[in-house]
Amino acid sequence: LTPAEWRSQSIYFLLTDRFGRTDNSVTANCNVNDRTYCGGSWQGIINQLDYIQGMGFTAIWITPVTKQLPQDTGYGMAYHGYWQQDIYDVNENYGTSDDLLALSKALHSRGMYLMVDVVTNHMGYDGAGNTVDYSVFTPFSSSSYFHPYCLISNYNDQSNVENCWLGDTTVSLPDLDTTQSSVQTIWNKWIADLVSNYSIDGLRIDTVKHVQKSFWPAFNDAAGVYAVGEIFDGNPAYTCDYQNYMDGVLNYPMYYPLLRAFQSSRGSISDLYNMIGTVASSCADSTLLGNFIENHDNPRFPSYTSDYSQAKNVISFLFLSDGIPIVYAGQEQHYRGEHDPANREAVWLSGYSKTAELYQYIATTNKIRKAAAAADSSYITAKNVPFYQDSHTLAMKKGSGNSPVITVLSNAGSSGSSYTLYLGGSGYSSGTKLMEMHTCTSVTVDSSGKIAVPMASGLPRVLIPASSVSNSGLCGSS
Ligand code: ABC
Ligand code: CA
Repeated sequence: LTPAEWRSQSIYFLLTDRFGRTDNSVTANCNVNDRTYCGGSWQGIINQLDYIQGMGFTAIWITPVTKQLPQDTGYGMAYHGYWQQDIYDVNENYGTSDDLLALSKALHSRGMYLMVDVVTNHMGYDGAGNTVDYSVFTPFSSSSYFHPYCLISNYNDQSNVENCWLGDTTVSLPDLDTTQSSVQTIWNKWIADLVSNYSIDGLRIDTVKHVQKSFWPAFNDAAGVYAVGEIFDGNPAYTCDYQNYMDGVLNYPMYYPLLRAFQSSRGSISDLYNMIGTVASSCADSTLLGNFIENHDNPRFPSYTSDYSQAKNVISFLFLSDGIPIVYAGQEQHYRGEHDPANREAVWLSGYSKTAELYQYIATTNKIRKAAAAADSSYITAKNVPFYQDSHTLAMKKGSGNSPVITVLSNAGSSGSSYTLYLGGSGYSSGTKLMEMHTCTSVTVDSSGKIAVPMASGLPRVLIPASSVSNSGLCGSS
């Protein structure tokens, strides 16, 4: 799938070991602190595709598929998949290569897409960097393929970040010398084969900032599909520059102000308001970014606030601003794990409840986004513009000039009052009929061009032209 085709997708990100089991168990024990395999598998994902598709997702991103270090290390087993030792074999804990192929086929037969996480920066080793037996790596079976051992010590020094090793003396992440053409050739051939063997539709690339920028264009080209890179850095200037070397980047610049704006009713709306413009101008194409509020490396949103209204506001932002929305498995069940490994709860233990409040809210939000894209061919590529803010409220518009989607967000939380927000500046002319999609309230733009937005309980509001509602599956339409 091309970058242009990915823009309109929505992604469900899961850890293969923690999402679904081949036996469909919803009771199998999974103690996150054990940092061991809990039994999730590729077949287990196939078994639960209705659950994922029922929320409206059109794609899944799965954790790395390659064969891992086999030991029980000081940090447990390689259940997450980021400690590879053989790039030509698959992780047998998740199933066989036929199972992975079956997952790809099962997705495609539903019109859904597969994104796979890949790691080119390093391999994984059980032990300190000065004890590595390089013969365990395939194909990088000698020290000559790697940078000399040094641990990353200074994140402000880019050559230290690229040439020294992640990890520590408990688990080493031997750092490949990606400046060697022999290493580049291996990776470029490998990714072309992987994508073609499993009909992969997109890539999430790990540890992008730890590899020199000039590595990425040829790798992304060899993949031949959309790639979104992980640059774990909130600085928009630093992170956006990588979009000049690959199709997209995870939206870490937005992550921090988004979290701060909605984690409390005292959060800064203006910092988020400003970052929308900063990201749109700093990144080459904000509509190709990957938007998220949770992942397996950071504390989940509900670990900061248990308030459901605040959680709904961040979800609305992910789906209705520029970029591809990404929801991390368990987010729809309001899981609240903090730092790794606590944020890697088994999803089966929720019983895959489809009546969970956020499961339903995500389904509705996916429908709104699809209705907007169906009614307005420029919706997905149009730039989101914030146009109103007060200390608790942000309003933004996205879409063609005369019929944008209006999203009104609030950090007031569930105890927020009921009131009418008379919202100007939307671009709609008086007399236009709109629908508020969460309350199904019809609103006519008043004679001064203002919209009477019915606010309550700190909940998000989304207005689209009444004429766009048909076929959305919402507010009485089919
Ligand atoms: C293991 C154990 C853990 C244990 C830990 C010490 O070791 O499992 O229980 O606590 C994988 C596994 C992890 C594992 C690690 C290391 O490997 O998933 O469980 O931890 O063995 C990616 C993946 C991640 C994966 C790897 C490694 C990379 O998403 O799941 O981890 O393949 C750095 C990397 C980033 C990486 C992340 C975990 O570490 O750059 O690619 N993620 C600063 C740095 C970042 C750094 C981040 C976290 O800290 O700048 O580069 O990410 O350490 C903002 C700034 C940011 C700053 C943050 C903290 O603050 O703008 O720059 O990030 O304001
Ligand atoms: Ca490196």
